[in-house]
Amino acid sequence: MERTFAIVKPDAVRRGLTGDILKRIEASELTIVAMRKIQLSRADAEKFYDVHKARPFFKGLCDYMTSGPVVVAVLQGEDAISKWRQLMGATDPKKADAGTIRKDFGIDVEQNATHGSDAPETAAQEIAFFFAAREILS
Ligand code: DAT
Ligand code: MG
Repeated sequence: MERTFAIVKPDAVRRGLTGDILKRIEASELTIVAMRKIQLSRADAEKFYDVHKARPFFKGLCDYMTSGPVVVAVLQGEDAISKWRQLMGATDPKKADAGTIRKDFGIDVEQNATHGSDAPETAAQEIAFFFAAREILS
């Protein structure tokens, strides 16, 4: 069993796509073991995307991620990290495979509907950034 961290990003929440995205998660082999709707602060966004702080898109990314509420969640299942990345599709919706969330719901490389952890270490860090252990179903 593995856990990964997911965000339904502001563009998707704003357009009423939260339900569609959660439906795809629930139709998959992944289980939602924690979930909350929140507004990220500037500090939250900057800390969450710290790995990208030297990139030219960092400021725009933080502006966007704080532009409205997001839904944060912990997903659990076998190979949860790669399964969730597969469901999401490539970072750039234009390059994402047919039938993926980003292909179907993403607007562009920045407003790409969802986030997913990329490795076990980042998954653990990202989960701990948003959820206390007692908030996650065992
Ligand atoms: P992913 O979200 O697929 O893990 P990433 O970690 O490389 O992609 O980048 C994090 C986020 O930063 C991504 O979801 C959207 C934004 N981003 C990445 N590349 C970008 C670019 N070239 N222009 C604008 N935003 C970008
Ligand atoms: Mg990433």
